[in-house]
Amino acid sequence: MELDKLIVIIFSLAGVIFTFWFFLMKKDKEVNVENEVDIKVSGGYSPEVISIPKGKTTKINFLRTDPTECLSEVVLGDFKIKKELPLNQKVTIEITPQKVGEFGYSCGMNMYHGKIVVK
Ligand SMILES: [Cu+2]
Repeated sequence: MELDKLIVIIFSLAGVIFTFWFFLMKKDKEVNVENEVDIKVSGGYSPEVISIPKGKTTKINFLRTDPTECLSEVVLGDFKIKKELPLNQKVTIEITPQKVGEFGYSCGMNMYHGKIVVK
């Protein structure tokens, strides 16, 4: 095999590995929360994935700094919660999950997503 071909193969392999790693790392970025957490709402939710303890009340403070109408409402379907998020105003949602699992939440139009992992 010629050297230049080998170099091309090595580089494309490195690219694939990097992409894989990048997305996996991004996906697994989960923030452990005790009692209270601030979630910034701007072009999505940050942090996007939080984990909270079962049977305890956790305060989730949403702060929307993005004027996009799309994000003006947050829906936590599994907890039967739907709240308006006025711009630049902290909105606190309290949840006390009774079972473990993964519970998604989204904007009013189901376009942006976040996740609550109950442990
Ligand atoms: Cu939306």
